[in-house]
Amino acid sequence: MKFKNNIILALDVEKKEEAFKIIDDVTDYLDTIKIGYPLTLAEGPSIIRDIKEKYDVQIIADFKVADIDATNEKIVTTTLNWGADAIIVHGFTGEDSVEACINAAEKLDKEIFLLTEMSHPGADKFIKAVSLDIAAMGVELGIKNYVAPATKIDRLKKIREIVGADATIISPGVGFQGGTAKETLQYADGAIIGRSIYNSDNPRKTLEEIIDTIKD
Ligand code: NUP
Repeated sequence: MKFKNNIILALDVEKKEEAFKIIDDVTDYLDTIKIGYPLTLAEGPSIIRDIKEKYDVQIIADFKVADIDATNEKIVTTTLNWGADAIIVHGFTGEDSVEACINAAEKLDKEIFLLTEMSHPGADKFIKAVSLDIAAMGVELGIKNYVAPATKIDRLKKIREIVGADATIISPGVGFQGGTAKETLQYADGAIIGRSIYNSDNPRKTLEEIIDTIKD
């Protein structure tokens, strides 16, 4: 997957009209939208289909799938059948759970992103200790897409070293959580940005400014 301007919008608003308004504002500058539980639980999974029908965008479903293999398979299949192009999957559950996601996505000719380390401070307590192993497991399983934190550049860099130059890394934590797009994109292919854009008084202008900082 490639991302226009290397930016991915995290669309964590909870109303369809608001979601559409923000997409209208930014769609000249980006072509990939990450939607997660906030919008999907508020509006129902048909929101994925509705966005895909109205806009020419890629959708990454951030459902952080983390169950046993049989349940993961159902979650991934249903989400991708609603029209998502890819789905984010937790790695800490181990090989069988993750392989079920890989297989379900492959059957539909779609993709998974493996979540390695998370961007928030609390991630240091448990997941940090295993995140590099999760990345290595992803490589062993042949996964080509990863999620790694923009707030912890040293960790993002390590994860890039493990998954290799050909892998795709998308990175949350730019803006509101403290990361910068420019630094993040030294190691990641896509910077995920949510609140800085959708809470801005002028999402389009804010996005233009962020894109300018990448070019500098
Ligand atoms: O480690 C992660 N950190 C994170 O913030 C993994 C994620 N998937 N996210 C998501 O990225 C989070 O749920 C939100 O949708 C987005 C960051 O949004 P913001 O902090 O830019 O508003």
